[in-house]
Amino acid sequence: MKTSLYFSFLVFICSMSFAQFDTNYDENKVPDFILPDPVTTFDGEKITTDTDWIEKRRPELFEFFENKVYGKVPGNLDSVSFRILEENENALDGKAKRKQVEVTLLKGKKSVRFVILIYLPKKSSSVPVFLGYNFFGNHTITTDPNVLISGAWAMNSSDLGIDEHQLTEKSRGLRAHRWAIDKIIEEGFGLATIYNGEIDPDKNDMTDGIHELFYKEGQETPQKNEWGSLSAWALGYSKALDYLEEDTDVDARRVIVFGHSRLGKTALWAGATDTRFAAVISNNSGCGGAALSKRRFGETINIINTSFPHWFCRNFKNYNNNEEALPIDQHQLLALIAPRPLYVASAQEDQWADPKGEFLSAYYASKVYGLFGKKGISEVKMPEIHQPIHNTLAYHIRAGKHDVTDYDWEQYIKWTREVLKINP
Ligand code: GTR
Repeated sequence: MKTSLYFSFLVFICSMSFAQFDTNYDENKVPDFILPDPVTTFDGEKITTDTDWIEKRRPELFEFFENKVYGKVPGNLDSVSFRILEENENALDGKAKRKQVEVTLLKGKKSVRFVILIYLPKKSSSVPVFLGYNFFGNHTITTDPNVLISGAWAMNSSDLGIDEHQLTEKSRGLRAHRWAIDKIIEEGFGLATIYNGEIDPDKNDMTDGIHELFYKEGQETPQKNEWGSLSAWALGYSKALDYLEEDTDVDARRVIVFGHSRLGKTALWAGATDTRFAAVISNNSGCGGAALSKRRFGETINIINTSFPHWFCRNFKNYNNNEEALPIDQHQLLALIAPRPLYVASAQEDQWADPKGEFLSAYYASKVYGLFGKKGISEVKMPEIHQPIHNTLAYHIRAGKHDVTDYDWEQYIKWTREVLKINP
């Protein structure tokens, strides 16, 4: 099997990080820490009801994550418009409908455009849809020759045949193994995907992408409490949902926002900011995603803010090597999604993302699900590999590396059917 760019990159970053940052992979060296209680307010008031959670605790936690972690969207767009670029009733060997929809986000005289690639089961209408970003363009997720190639900036990758930051025909289908399209369609779901680089190129340059739409003259970077790239991509997810609400082939009340790794962090933040998402799936999202920061296991806040200074808001850098000062942790991000269904998934060899920290985060968020009478994770002990826990708050750890596999999709489909009550 071809080594993906991701792995070469990750191994590179990990070894670099190890050398530069002294990364901890030893459970015995996890520091002692006090995990903030999701159901006690910053003023010390105990929350015992779902109403108090919604009215008192959720808003203050949300505000913290918004201003100190991911960053606030600095205003409203003037308009969002949609244009069907291409449609076909006989895609994927006649098994699916395909649509490619251009979304234009307008602010003043500036705009950003992105394309949603959508596959839907042929014979049904109003279907539930998984919505997820891809890392290297819509044409990488399938060998379908009709998928349009984005002109947006892309990270160079010899594995994916990308040089000079341009996407080309060479990478068509090279990420198909991460997207179980045939199974998704056969099971009666739709799949919608977007190249995240169309909303904001994934590089430390805040003068491009959607950020720029909101700048005052001469401004080149967001304010300290304003959005980084993760928050920008989260807004893109919401704008894609605006389109899906208009499409009668889609059941917009059952759109599941999904993401892997940095895009898993994005899916979690999108689920917290936009309660229209019916469910959220975080695949191997790690640091700044599902994993507890205070464990300092694998990637840490300092490492992530140094390697990817553009992902979070600038205020988040105050917590570099200073996790104890954080009055929150990532289990409270998960709790912001309650009572909606949430799936956190880890991979055994993905120690960089701290599988145990991802699991514990789901465990500690479960209290909030309990306030709504929903079942989360009840045992503090991690399940064995391939022993998924499919409650409203779900978790699994599978064998293997940082990736999205058919096993992951099988679980997501099965669980989504249960929690969103979708009949076969
Ligand atoms: C890594 C990064 C992780 C994760 C991953 C990815 O290099 O350290 O936080 O997000 O990239 O998105 O593939």
